[in-house]
Amino acid sequence: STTVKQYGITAPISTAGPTPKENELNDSMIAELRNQKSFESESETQKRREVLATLQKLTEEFVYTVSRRKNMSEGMAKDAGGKIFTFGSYRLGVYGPGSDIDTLVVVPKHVTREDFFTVFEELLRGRPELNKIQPVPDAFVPIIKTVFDGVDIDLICGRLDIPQISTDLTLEDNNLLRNIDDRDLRALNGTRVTDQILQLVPQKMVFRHALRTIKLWAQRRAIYANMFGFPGGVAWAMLVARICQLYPNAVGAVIVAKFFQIYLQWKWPQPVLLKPIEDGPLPVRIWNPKLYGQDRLHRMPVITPAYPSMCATHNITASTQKIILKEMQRGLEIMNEIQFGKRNWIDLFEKHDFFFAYKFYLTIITATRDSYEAHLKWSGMVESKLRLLVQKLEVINGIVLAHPYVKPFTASYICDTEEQAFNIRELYGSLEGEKYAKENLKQVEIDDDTDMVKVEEDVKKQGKHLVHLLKLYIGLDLDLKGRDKKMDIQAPCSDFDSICRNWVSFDKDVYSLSIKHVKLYDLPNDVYTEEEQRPVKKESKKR
Ligand code: 3AT
Ligand code: MN
Ligand code: MN
Repeated sequence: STTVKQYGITAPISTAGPTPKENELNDSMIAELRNQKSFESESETQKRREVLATLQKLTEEFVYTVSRRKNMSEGMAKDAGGKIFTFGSYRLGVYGPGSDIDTLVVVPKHVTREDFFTVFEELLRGRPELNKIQPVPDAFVPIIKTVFDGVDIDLICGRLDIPQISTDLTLEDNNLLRNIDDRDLRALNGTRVTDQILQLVPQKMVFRHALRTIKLWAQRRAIYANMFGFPGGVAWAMLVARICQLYPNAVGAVIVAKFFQIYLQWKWPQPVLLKPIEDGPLPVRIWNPKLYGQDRLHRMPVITPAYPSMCATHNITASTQKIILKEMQRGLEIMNEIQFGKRNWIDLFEKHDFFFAYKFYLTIITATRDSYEAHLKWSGMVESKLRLLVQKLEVINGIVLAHPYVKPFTASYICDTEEQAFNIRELYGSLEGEKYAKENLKQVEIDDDTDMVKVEEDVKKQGKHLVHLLKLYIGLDLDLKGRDKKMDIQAPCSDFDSICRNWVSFDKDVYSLSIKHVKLYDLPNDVYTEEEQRPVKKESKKR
């Protein structure tokens, strides 16, 4: 006999299995995912497993070492245990060749976060497999970023209020969250949410194939970016998971087609839930629009299933909602044509046309006359505030849409003189600035392997100046009918400027911020790839 389990908060829409045609469609979808390099090879995956086995051993060694130092007996120290969990794309099973492994190190209560950043870090540094290590202990979620045996690994630590962490421990029990601090709570949340998502979908393989397709589509269409007001990885995963619940026996390709259909008809702001919101033992806020005004403002709420439930899409604004829905409409139309054999999966993944689509753009430019590290902090802070500017712009009369682009552009230049350093800050972001830099300055290519300390020393020795720049774009859709073709965007821009200058480390001699408007035809060339033909102004017709 078979039991029919209901996944989710409503009965399924259809329990039908796939037709031969749907199976065929699914095969061609997976073939296109392969073609797009979505999957990595079996040997690379094997390598990941080996690295994780090593990290599990290191975690046990870490807990043992700390336990012994805190005067525990040999036996007790061994029994203190320690266990790694994963979250992110690796845990969900949708990782590709460039993915990292997001790893949570769970330790018993006598092992502290400080031990993680000293003892565990030392153990890592002692390993011959370690290629790179970058601890960030004061982040919102304290993290050690590493490359280990060629694999990118993000390591975070979660400490539980229990004396032993055995290898069969799971993090499901809400009571494990008692008596731990906020940072530990945040660290555990990632694994708890991904574990729940996987438990709440009827067929993991179907979910994974559909999610790979949706992720690739969202990345290509530039609507994958939590920081800029679009869904991020966890939100896209939950959105796909809910469709899997509604069609428990469908194949991936059908899930993708239903995905567009259902979310276009969805009565937003009705929330997307994978299970009923749970109450729990902590005095923490759970998403509840009846109780909290802030939660009522969420336009497309997608709620995490693990206690304490939160909205993963609180950053979505009026503009980004319109953009997401417009992309879903495009997705639906292409899916219909794919189903009729008129188009192919590759068409779903076509690159966005952001730098062709608008007549006017705002360019938000940050500049730093200090270390590259300082620049990353300053520009990272400005990036994280960009959606506030979007929200201020979209309420202005005459602005139909303020469309944030999801990737910043960066450049660092060596300037011979103070005047050049001044000029590039003024001109960067325009075609003219691009020309100026090309003719007068030396650009420094910076990647993860660049020895910035050496670059900075060399520049200083030569008596030259290093300027780091970053630019962000917002496309503006304007409706100037019946107006005198003028619009006041002064207020939102100066508000945004004040917000950024309020940054604790702000120093006007080091950091700068400017906002410029650029017309489509004046966009610099670096926003286009080599295959792209930049837009050319048509000869204006004589009237
Ligand atoms: P990749 O395949 O690795 O590109 P992913 O979904 O695993 O995709 P990330 O490794 O960037 O993406 O992130 C994994 C999770 O880690 C997602 C989110 O819950 C958490 N996370 C990522 N960036 C941050 C951050 N800056 N602060 C806090 N949590 C973060
Ligand atoms: Mn990841
Ligand atoms: Mn990561």
